[in-house]
Amino acid sequence: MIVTPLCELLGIQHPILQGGMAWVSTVELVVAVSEAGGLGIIGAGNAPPDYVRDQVRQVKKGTDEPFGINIPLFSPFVEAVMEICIEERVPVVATGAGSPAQYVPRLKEAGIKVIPVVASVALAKRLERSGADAVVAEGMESGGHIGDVATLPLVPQVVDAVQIPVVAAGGIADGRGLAAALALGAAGIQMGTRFICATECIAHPNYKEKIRQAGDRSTVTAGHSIGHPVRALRNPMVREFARLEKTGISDEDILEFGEGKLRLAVVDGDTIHGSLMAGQSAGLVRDIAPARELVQRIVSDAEAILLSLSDHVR
Ligand code: TUI
Repeated sequence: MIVTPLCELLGIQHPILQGGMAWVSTVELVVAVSEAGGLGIIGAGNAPPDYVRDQVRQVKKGTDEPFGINIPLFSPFVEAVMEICIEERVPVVATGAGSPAQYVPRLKEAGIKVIPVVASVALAKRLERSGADAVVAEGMESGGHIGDVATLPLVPQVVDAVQIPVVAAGGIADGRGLAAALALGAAGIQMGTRFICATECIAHPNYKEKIRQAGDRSTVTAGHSIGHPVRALRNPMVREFARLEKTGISDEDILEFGEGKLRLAVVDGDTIHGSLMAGQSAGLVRDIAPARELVQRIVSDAEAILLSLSDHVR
């Protein structure tokens, strides 16, 4: 067993969070991860409130274990989805792509644990002051919207700056990553890409297969010119996005080009025109396996590594 303050905070068996991914982390994956002893997290993305409420209710029917919702702060439905979390007594709210400081007091009052994803030391410190229960320090190895600091330097700097538990994310897909995160002072890990290739995940088989086949240099970033870099697998869609960025077209036009592209990849399995968001850890994913097996494998590999590391100490 690997038990950290994160396990006590959230009431989970293993210090493993499944990153909330729009279109990808739906009730099926969330229930599987929470039942496996980690924390499953619904990806609210830009989904309308009724859809999110339905997902929450289905998760509650599927498991008695704790679970969470991730709300990207650029969603047009942030306010309504926050209200749903309060009404439905969702155990954990995670956020991404901005500062949730204004929502923290209301969520805390409702007894909800708040775990923002941050990409900098400054925001981690600000959110600790606002009352966040923990932070996910997410390095730029991650998939989707990213910051600009890598996991290895980011995590220990956030650990040094705050007292609350820090969860490491970005580039982690196996027991070596969990052991490394603990060595950096993190209280746990969050993984997205690894869980896309869970059997229970409803992402299209074409998407899963592209991740399974990925190597160390298979992901690229695009969207720097509009201030929202996104990491995804290299494909014709990202090449076209990068080309358009260089033509100097307006931010609105480039955003319009990006609209609906994630759904195209995840739901329709269009690996040419869709955005195959994935982290650099895609190169570590070699199989599709049930969430329970993934969690158990990662924990037991990390245990073995942590126990054997002292062999190197004289
Ligand atoms: O949120 C993410 N990654 C995401 S959200 C997302 S949703 C989506 N995207 C496209 C189409 C449809 C749906 C896809 N990927 N990661 C968490 C994260 N947050 N990474 C970096 C940050 C971040 C960046 C800046 C957090 C805070 C921040 O703060 C700026 C400030 O206000 O100080």
